[in-house]
Amino acid sequence: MVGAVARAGGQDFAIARLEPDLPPNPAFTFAPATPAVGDVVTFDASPSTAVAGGVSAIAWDLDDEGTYDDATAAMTTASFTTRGGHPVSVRVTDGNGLQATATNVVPVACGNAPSFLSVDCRLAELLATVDG
Ligand SMILES: [Ca+2]
Repeated sequence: MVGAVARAGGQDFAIARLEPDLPPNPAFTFAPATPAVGDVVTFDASPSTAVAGGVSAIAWDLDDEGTYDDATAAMTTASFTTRGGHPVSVRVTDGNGLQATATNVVPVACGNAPSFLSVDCRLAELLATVDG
């Protein structure tokens, strides 16, 4: 990109205005921090930033299958039916089309709710303990 022309020694020099083409910085939070199976977890990608043209698009991979096809809003929700660490990722696109991703692992516990998911989860946990 030519930003200006400078004259020196009888010659014109184009001065390029160098804009750092930095990728966006994706980031997100989720709550609750330690959900139980079946709990609605809220994800918020509004902490994401982008130097070039701001954040132009957001895409979520909530089911950890590698495709960002689950939601496109800054805030979204998901729930998990099994205990353990569930990776959730967001992909942020900036005004120049550059993309970057961030992943957080949601630690899902069985919880103590009298729900099928919770009871089934605790039973599976117990059986795993018994089986050694
Ligand atoms: Ca997905």
